[in-house]
Amino acid sequence: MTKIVRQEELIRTDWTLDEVKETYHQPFNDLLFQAHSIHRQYFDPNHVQLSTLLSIKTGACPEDCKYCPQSGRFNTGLQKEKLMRIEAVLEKARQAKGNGATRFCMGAAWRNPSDRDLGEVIEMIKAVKALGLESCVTLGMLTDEQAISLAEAGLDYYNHNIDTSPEFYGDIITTRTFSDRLDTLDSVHRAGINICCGGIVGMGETSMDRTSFLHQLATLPVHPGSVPINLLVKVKGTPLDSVEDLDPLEYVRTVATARILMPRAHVRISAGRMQMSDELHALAYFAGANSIFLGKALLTTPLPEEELDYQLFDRLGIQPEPYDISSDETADTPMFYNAAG
Ligand code: SAM
Ligand code: DTB
Ligand code: SF4
Repeated sequence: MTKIVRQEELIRTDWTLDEVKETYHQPFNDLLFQAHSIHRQYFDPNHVQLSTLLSIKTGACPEDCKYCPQSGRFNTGLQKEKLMRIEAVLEKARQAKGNGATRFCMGAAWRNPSDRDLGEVIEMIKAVKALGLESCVTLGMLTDEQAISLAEAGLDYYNHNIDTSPEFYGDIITTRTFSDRLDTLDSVHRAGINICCGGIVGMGETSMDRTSFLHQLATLPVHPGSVPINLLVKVKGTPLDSVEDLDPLEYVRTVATARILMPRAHVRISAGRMQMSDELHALAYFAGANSIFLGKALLTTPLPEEELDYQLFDRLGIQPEPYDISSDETADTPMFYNAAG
């Protein structure tokens, strides 16, 4: 049976692993009912936020993340590219805005940025913000000073994923540790930048790993404002290219549990949407997903045509979430939406 919870009990960073497991493993209908009920207390259930991604520096990454087509250690046939020029980045940002995106995310295949490269990225952030878009970057590990300079540039979000459970982490990445990731998240948080942090499912992890991963996210000192739940995109040449498919209902369980544990976060159906049916998208939206990447591609792999996303929105009565430049995602006051909106 679904427990009735008082509002003030909902925003918790002290979840126990047992509570997360109970939430995740409860009967599917109970899980969906609980997740959707919480979702409409905090968000308009018929709004989905639209972000667009751009790879501003592609390939030749020194890290060995087994899922990633951009690692220089695997032969994925990817064309590597140097850091893009600001004019080309702005052209893409304008197109993204024209297609309805409100957030523009720039990703670089670095272990960590050099101070010189960071200076160029800072100019890109300022220019993207001047277009009236929310800005997000994902550049790898940062020092405290680098995080502060990004905050001073007005960066809205920094994406840095924990990717999986601490227990499974070493099976996936050996060139950095789980606690390296937490250190960068801490620097970003102390600099006052909103955190975008999630991970990948479908890498051959167990449901124990998925609950442990969700437990880590939901017990960070402050919940991330955005939580990308990536379904592994199996890219030929990566060590995970022939891992077994995840049961799609496990993907929905992950989204629903994230929604329950972190009620104020935007939970994003991130990578993997090419493999998802319309029905799976609809189920994930019902379970509390309220953000997607829209556009031609993620970083190096394709996305569904924008037109198809908009057609599905029409069929589901979903509208793009309006971007209120003065809004604060982590505001304390819950909103209540009934079925009539
Ligand atoms: N290099 C930086 C880093 O690792 O933080 C930023 C870019 S990295 C590509 C950003 C995220 O993309 C990763 O943390 C991972 O979650 C996701 N990602 C990369 N390859 C993926 C794949 N094949 N399928 C799903 N997600 C993937
Ligand atoms: C995130 O969690 N997923 C995005 C974004 N943050 C940077 C990246 C997904 C990459 C998928 C593989 C690719 O296109 O290269
Ligand atoms: Fe490099 Fe990021 Fe890919 Fe890992 S996920 S190989 S750090 S680009």
